[in-house]
Amino acid sequence: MIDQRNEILALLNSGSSFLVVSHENPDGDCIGATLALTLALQGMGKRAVAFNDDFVPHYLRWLAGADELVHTADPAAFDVVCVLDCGAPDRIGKLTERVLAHPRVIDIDHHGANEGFGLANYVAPTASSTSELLHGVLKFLGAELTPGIATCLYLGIYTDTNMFKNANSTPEAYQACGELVAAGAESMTVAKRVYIETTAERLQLMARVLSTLQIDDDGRIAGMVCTQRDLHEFNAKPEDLETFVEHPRAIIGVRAAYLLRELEDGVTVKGSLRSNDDIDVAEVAATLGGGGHVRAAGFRAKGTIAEVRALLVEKLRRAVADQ
Ligand SMILES: [Mn+2]
Repeated sequence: MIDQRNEILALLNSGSSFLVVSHENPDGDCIGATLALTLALQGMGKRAVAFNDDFVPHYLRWLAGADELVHTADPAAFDVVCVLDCGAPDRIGKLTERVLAHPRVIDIDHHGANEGFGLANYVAPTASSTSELLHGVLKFLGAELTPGIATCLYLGIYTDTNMFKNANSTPEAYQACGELVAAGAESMTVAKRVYIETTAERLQLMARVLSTLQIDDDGRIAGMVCTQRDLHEFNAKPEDLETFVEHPRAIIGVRAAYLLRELEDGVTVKGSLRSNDDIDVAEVAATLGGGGHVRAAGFRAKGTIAEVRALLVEKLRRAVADQ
């Protein structure tokens, strides 16, 4: 836990222009927090710009401020750079070097590996999400929580706890969501847009990916794979795979689950890992050059899907045996 909230408040109050960035391959917490902070700073009469290396996934494009998010920016042109939800600065993507060269960086995050790379850091690994931490910061700041901002923060907490199904569903997370709904967060719209609605392509892709289910280690390890051909066949995007890994994870008796996706270069595989108890999948991901949380982590590895699958299953098997 690194708590330099006072320093963060001082920077937020004294600066007049802000670049707000988060990690590539953005998820709900990342976009929710980015947009919420950008809107809150704008509401205080400051200049604030939201940046992400990648496009906003379709299920988040309806959020307030999503249309104004940019994909190119010069950090040096801003008084302060706010980095949200990044366990390490290289998660920012192409702006990493220029952000690290900036003298005034604010780092707000809930990843255990975050060592505090900013001038002012607020890193709380036990928090449900960066959005929950940001909610606390905005309250301290006295920023006005409009329904648009409240919806962004609520969505961040709701998605990072996986609809309050994950172990990070703390009393603080529920309390923050209660306050955010009271402030006008559109909780029903969030549920509908993020977890209920789907597309025909996504459902067809799911049928294909589910057919690759492989169970190992007497039912303790389960995982699925997706090739570029699968994505093309159903005209689907990588973001359509979001949450698919929860299906193998849901099997009774499974302790570690994975989803592997072939990347466009054909020689790299992206892996998402989940665990149901104390199996530390962040540790497994780290041996493959990745990282994350104890129960949710990811990595990128060179090789074919079959090669990476065999290697990963062996590593998970050892992690399960060590428990
Ligand atoms: Mn997060």
